[in-house]
Amino acid sequence: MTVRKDQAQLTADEKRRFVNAVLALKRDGRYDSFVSTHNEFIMNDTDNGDRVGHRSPSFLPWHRQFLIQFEQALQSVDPSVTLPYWDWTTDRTPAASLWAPDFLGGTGRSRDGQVTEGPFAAVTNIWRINIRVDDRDFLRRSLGANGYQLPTRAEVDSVLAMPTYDAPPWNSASDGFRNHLEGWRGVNLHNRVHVWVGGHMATGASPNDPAFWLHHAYVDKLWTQWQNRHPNSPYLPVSGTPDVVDLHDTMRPWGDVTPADMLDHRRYYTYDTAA
Ligand code: CU1
Ligand code: CU1
Repeated sequence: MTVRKDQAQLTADEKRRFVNAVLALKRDGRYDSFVSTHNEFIMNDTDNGDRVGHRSPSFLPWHRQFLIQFEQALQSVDPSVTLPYWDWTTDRTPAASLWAPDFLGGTGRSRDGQVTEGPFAAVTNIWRINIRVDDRDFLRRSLGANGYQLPTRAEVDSVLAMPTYDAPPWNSASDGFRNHLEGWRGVNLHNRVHVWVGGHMATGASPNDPAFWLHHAYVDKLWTQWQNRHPNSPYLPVSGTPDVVDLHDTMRPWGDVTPADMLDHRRYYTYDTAA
């Protein structure tokens, strides 16, 4: 039974187990394969071409499956571990316990953005960045340094109120819930959080920062909330749409998973609270 919890509610032991499982995947190379998969997809997902992971309706089911795969990898190390989620409407400052040295570590130093505290600091010699965006091999962050604020609950609620899942042209110009949650239009939820964390999180190699998983677990949870509020609003598009993943099309790189398979998360895990 996989129950995903609010990271702010984790015990010290739960944090330690999560961190240790992440480090184990880093050591055996599995972690970096997740980073490279994500980077390949984000580079290929364009507004007018074939798009699967981003800028398209399958943004939500693709990341749901991606997170399930990562969570199962964590559980192969420690069966008690589940993905925590980061409610950034509540834990909205660099002083939040999320960024303490016993969990994700804090922001980067001003000189070069290098994270210097916690289990993912370069000084540990474990967290070396191998899937790189430049020649620097240390994890970088600049929490809140660019003048952005994290999204508010009111902004989240305004997006959850949108009744339609997605709409033509099925890309970053679309109206609808998916694109406003992804953040290319309107108040900008998901993309803005990547930029707020900064450093690697603001790049295609964003899973180099373990904050990626906690951020996306919350985005995934917001999808479940939207489904609860709009039980008669289906995944769109249904069929025959060029370049994007229709309801029953398979999603690369898996080949046997469709958005329809991903619509009910309770087949795979639950969240500690519905709200
Ligand atoms: Cu992504
Ligand atoms: Cu993301």
